[in-house]
Amino acid sequence: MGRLNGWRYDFKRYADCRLSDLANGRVVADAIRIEEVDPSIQVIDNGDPGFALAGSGVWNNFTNGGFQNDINWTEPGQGDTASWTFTVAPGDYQVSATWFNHPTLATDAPFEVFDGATSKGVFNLNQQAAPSQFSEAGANWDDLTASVNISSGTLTVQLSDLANGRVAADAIRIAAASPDTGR
Ligand SMILES: [Ca+2]
Ligand SMILES: [Ca+2]
Repeated sequence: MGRLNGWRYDFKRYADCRLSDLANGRVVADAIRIEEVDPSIQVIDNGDPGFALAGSGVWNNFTNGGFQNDINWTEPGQGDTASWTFTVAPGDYQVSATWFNHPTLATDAPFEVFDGATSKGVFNLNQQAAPSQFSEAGANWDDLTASVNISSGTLTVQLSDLANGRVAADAIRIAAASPDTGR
């Protein structure tokens, strides 16, 4: 519900967009598109609050690609980790990742999803291939899982470098799992 110049708008039912000709030239009225944004969607990029790097090895910065033009990457084998921590309402969540694919990266980059301290499984992604399941926010994404139940209020994704190549930490997206769309 919003309030504008004394008028009350229920944005869930009604949207109004007006174009005036009080302009310095002709104006053109064509189509308007509106889209409801799912309030459960959260994205944490590398470097954002909620993102953390750990381990004894080196995490490198690359700023010529990836979501918002930055990724962190590391050589494999030291047990280094990157983590993305989301505060969520209890429920079922779709968890997706984007990254900047490269032939030096692992084909089995292990992303582990946690409900609080409880592991909900390890999902291996091939980071030599580009993510391709869906596009949003100017990036392509692949699911780690279409649906994972989170009851603790904290959803954490942890990427380890115990893999067969370098691993890249970029952005993680979560959204309430929607069985209707199959996502
Ligand atoms: Ca990024
Ligand atoms: Ca490393």
